[in-house]
Amino acid sequence: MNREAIRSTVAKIVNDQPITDIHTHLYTPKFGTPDPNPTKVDMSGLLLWGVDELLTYHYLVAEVYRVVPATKLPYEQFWKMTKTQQADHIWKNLFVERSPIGEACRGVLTTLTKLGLDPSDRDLVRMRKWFAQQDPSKYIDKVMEIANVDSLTMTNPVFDDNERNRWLADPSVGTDPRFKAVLRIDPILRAWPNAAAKMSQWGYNVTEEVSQKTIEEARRFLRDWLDRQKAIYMAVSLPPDWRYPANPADSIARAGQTMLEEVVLHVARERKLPFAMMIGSRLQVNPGLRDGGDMLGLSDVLSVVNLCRKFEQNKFLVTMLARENQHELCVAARKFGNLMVFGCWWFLNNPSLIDEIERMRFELLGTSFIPQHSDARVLDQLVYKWDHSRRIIAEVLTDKYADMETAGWPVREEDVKRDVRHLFRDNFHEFLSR
Ligand code: RAT
Ligand code: ZN
Repeated sequence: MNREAIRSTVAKIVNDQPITDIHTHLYTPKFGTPDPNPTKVDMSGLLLWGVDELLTYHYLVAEVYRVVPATKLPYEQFWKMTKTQQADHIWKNLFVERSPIGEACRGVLTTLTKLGLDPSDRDLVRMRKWFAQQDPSKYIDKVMEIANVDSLTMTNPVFDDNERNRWLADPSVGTDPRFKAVLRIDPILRAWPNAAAKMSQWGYNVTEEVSQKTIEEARRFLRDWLDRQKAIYMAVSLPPDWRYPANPADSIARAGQTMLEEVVLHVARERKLPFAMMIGSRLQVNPGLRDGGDMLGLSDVLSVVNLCRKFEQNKFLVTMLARENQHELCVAARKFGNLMVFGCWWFLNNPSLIDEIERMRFELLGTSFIPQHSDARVLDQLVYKWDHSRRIIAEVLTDKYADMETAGWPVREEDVKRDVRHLFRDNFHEFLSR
């Protein structure tokens, strides 16, 4: 095949391959959609969708504060505004008064365009009317079809009261064939004393001092929640300074280490479930921005290596937030078959970085990794996150197949189909069932 033929073949196959999205913040309709005029914000419905949610994505909240600073619009004032007012503010400042060339802005445009709306008429009122006519459950099907996603993996933080109460009130909230649950357990590993206080209120006999009884009760807690959620893996997000083994002088980190070794990895092995670690988020450097207030830092790949070596019966899904960690993480994955590298996470989900990271991964790992996840917080974002990533992955793959052919191995359509199926679906499913 000549280069142009390779390009068009790869582009078509990449577009046609349904994707299993391994990490999102999307929910089944039974988790409810937010009340447009919330009284109790914390108990608001969890499935976000529509143009106002797209515009008030936390990436865009952070960006609008670059141009209308907090000295002009104090954070508390922004958060008191209705969702519509917040969306109007972001639309005016990031789309109308400046060109929306940033990735998160471009994402809104791609999404609206692919949904069949024309953002260039700049008419938010018309777009709101269109979204108001959609039925959430049917709309999920429509978005999944446009994004060509076959399965959505939720993130289900068990220490979040809103989320927890919904599971307790009706465990069938999780039963929708389009979605799979993931048990997210950050406080157990990041702040054991706080987690222990909550778990003991919930009827688990655990204490801040990690005794054998505490370990058994914490295992019982995880088993109960895995059963309730039918979760397909467990997950945590960790700060850049997370280390394994932990610093012996840091008692909270030491407790976290025991919980990791004796509880999380123990139960993960028992259930044959992967444990996902998203490493490198430095939380709330600017709390005024709420979800938009986190940043990143350089993490320690050797800690991941230490874990993969010591717990060879466990399966680790790992992504890191700093660009500077990507090469070392990739090399670590060459050493450990129980380490599955995934995604271009959050601040890495930008075209130039995706291009560089996937290129390097293909060179070092062949097709044995999971190139991307959407991290969508708003249902409609699936459309742009996957459209943008598919385009780049197809370009990078085109180069790699062309180089392979030059080296004497002809590109065959059925081989490309098989490879792309591995990347977008089967690598994940095979890792789960391993
Ligand atoms: O990407 C994001 O939206 C972040 O706010 C986080 O949710 C992150 O992906 C996480 O799962 O912790
Ligand atoms: Zn996430």
